[in-house]
Amino acid sequence: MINKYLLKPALLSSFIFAGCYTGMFNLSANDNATTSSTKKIAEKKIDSPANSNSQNSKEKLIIEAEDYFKTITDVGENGKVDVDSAELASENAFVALYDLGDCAQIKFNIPQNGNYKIAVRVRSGSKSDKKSYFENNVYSFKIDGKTVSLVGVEKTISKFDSSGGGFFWGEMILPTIELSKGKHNIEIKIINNDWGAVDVLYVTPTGK
Ligand SMILES: [Ca+2]
Ligand SMILES: [Ca+2]
Repeated sequence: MINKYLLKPALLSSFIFAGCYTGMFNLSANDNATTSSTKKIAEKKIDSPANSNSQNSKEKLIIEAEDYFKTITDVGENGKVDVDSAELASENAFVALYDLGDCAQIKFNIPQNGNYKIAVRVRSGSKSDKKSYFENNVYSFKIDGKTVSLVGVEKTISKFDSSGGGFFWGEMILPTIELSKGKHNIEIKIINNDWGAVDVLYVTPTGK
């Protein structure tokens, strides 16, 4: 599952990554913004959704889309719903939703009943408008099969990522949702454009 994208050179041709592929985790302003807004809640990058029982309930979960996604719908000619790479993506990798109607699901585990903030880092816009994918209902989201409304947060928008044709990343958030301990999933579908991208899911206990 891990590093599956390294085996997909054909995909890279549709989204050429021209930056330095150093494997470094390239922290952007987004990540800092999220961290400060959650008052220094400890971060934990999960190794496996199955490990949730050992997770501290106060930790922010970081779930890389490329490690835990499942394809729900794959249509169109632009590309397969699969892992691709970009310079400013978390872990340099993301899940491509390149066609109108493409849909991926990310699974996650909640360590304890409670309220959580959900943030999904996606492509937020294009060279001409860094927010264009935040607006116009480009993405639709479902948590455990129910439609939820996530809103793009401008302050999380990344620096310009020159990968492929060039674009921006940013977080779309649901401020709070009550979730029970155990398995959950979020679906991300592109419904009003193409060349979408899903990078990472952050699940943060709100303490409320
Ligand atoms: Ca497709
Ligand atoms: Ca990622």
